Amino acid sequence: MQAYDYQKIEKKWQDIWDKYHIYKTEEISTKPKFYVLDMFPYPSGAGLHVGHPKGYIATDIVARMKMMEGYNVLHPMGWDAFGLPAENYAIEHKIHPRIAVQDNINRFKEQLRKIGFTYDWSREINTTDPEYYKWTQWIFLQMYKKGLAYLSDEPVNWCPHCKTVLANEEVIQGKCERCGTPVIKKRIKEWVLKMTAYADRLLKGLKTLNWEKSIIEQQKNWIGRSEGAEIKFMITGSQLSLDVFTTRLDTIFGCTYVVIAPEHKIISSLRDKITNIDEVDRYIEIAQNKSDLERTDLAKEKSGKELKGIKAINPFTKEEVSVFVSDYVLPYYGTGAIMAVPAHDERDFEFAKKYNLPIKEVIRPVDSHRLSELPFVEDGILINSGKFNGLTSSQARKEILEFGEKNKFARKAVHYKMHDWVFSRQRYWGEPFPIVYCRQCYLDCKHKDKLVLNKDYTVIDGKEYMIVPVPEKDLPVKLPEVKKYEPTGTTQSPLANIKNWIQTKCPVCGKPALREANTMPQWAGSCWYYLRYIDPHNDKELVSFEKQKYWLPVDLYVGGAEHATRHLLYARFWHKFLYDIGVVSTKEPFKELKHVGLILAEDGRKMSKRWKNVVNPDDIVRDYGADALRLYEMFMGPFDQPVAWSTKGVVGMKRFLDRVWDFYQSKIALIKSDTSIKENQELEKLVHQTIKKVTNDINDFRFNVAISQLMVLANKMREIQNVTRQDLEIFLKLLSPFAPHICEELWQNMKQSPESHFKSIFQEKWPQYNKEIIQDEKINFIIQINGKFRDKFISHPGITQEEAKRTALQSDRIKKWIKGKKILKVIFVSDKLINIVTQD
Ligand code: ANZ
Ligand code: ZN
Repeated sequence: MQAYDYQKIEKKWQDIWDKYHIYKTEEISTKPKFYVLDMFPYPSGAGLHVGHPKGYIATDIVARMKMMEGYNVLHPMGWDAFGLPAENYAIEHKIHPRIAVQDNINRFKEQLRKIGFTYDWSREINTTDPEYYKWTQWIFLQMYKKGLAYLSDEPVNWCPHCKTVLANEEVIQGKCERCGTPVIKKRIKEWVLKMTAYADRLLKGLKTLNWEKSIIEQQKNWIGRSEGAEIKFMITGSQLSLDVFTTRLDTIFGCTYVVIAPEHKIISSLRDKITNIDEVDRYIEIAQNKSDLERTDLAKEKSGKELKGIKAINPFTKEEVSVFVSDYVLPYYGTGAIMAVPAHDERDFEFAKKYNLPIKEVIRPVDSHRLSELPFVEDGILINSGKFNGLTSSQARKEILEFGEKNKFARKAVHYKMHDWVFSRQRYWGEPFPIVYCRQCYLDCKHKDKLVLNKDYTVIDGKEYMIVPVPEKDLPVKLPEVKKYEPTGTTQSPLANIKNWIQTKCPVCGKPALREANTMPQWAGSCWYYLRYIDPHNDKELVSFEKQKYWLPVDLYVGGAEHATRHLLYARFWHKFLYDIGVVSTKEPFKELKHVGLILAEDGRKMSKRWKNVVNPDDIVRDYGADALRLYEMFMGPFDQPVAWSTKGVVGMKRFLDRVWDFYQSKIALIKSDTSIKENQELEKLVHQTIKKVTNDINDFRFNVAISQLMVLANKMREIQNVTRQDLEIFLKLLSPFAPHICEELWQNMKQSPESHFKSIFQEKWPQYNKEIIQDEKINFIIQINGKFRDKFISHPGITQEEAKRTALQSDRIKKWIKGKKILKVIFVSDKLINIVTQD
């Protein structure tokens, strides 16, 4: 018997699939469509490790099944190649980023090819290709025209190590998400996208999505909608007022002072009145060098300075209260000013204790007349609150607001934690902005009084310049070739030094003008790439309206959970904008989202060059084959859980495939000569159960369970031996999405059709199960720990010990019982129970 020569067979089918274009997607067809998308990689210098393809294997399995189910499937791949990682790699290795990126892409592609994916490479995209980023620039221009892109010189997050500005989404607990350096605030002129204009729609849209709960939650928290009230406090001896934002209007009678952020603009208007202004200035200076984390951390001691010489008047009580400046109030949330209620807020309480400020209780617990320990931060019943006494907190919020609205010193307000998106970076390797600044156009302008600073014109080195968008016909604005692309170390982009690029001609008046020197952030290109796959070579439009109408939304999107807020929020924002300007016809881009659990190294740590624990898929493919790698990655555990790699596990999968191979070798010859084989009923039932299970399991991303079921069926076939041609065909079809090469080989061996009539197994029909044959039996399967009933689950009959054990160990209740204990043995009673015996 011939051994299974995976190296020869895998290469052979990869070439034949290519030759016959069997994965080429039809543009638009009468078939139903299925768009399955992977988060595209940035082609780093390190190449792929075995963790990268896990998600791609999953989408590939789905894509293959959907093909066989008769869908027109779009399953594309491309490269997210702009951005810091690519640039840093290039700097480190002294290679131009463009060349480094191309080398890396070639290497990634070769690695992916060996694993046998269904990508339609004729749709490959690369965000750094000028024909691609032309459209990224085009979208920016449309946003600018709609007033959604503006210049701002508010303080922004600056990473002193990466030497660039970061968006809030790139700052994790006060640190740069790339390098971990604490982020500081810097005042730099930046392009900003008005993402907050879409905050409510980004929130509401979440309800329509079939996404994992945890990711929806993270998006919600990030958007951070807060409903409350703004209250106007007058400043004594002036016409000025101070608006504070509170979500606890019910505590207004307990406000004993107000606090403003060090950055608050009112300070400059009150300078003459503040008697200790020098002291206040010094405080502000120090505060501005702290990170937000340091400023708001509950554990850190609060500090502040009173603004002496002024008071604020609580409009509800008419009391005069002190005004403090303190860095625990953030400048860009709410109104940048708060009413402090030390009796009911922890930070205020701590601050009041430290500075000996009055504490007045106005809320008591609902279920007790005794006052509780301070601060009591929950809702309760109002006391010491004039005519509002006795109301519950929520009633009081309504009635106090009504009263305040009537008297014009309070109004309802909604604020978001989410900010506008700081959209420029001081780096070379990104999309240039399609913007120039023209002095002449400003001088020529006849209605200067109508111009808005940083929207229509801006100031560079003390002189006014008109902001001039580059005409669409002149796109793309190409990145110039440069010799030095390292960051300048100042707040200038390296492009600022490329004189013959920066200095250009104004597209309006033809006079000398300056280009914007910053580039777009790495997230820009990935905001809309899924649209370009639909129509990758269109040089007239970003995507044809007709084609997007057929293909959108993406039916299934798979990628890392680290993108729960950033990429997924940005892409939804851009999509909604493109919907508004009529480019796309769905409100949301991604209907269903699955996140992939990390593959850790064999030692349980993250795979990293630093730990020397990286496993390269090339080696695994060479030693065990792509099919074994694919099967193993899907079998190693629940798809969304992190699991440690084990090369032994791959060996197990290779053995399974060897057995399948040998079995088919022995059967194929036989089946050809013998047509008298009768269907064995037990086997027939199992075959149909397997069709149902594998189909559902693939749809639900329970790949490990599907593979176990295929193993059960394979064992049964070997045991019974008496198998029909149909059984053999069905099994191959069910296994083929997981192990495409071996299945294609065995399929073609069975069919024996000449190559000129090549029809791939993936062009065959996915098997259908017969309901009558399977009579869907269900059993209650019991889980015991040390002989005691602890949980149960619904199972199909014939569940194996391995399957039952895996299901048992996934139960939260069971996890609780065996946490930290060693499992000594497992007792299995077929179709009844599993008893896990642990150390006590
Ligand atoms: C008075 C009060 C009394 C508050 C009380 C809380 C409890 P969320 O839910 O996160 O939106 N706040 C408002 N603006 C702030 C800023 N710029 N920096 C720091 N804190 C700010 O929180 C809203 C609450 O956070 C507001 O309600 C305000 O304090 C504070 F017993 O007002 B509260
Ligand atoms: Zn001009």
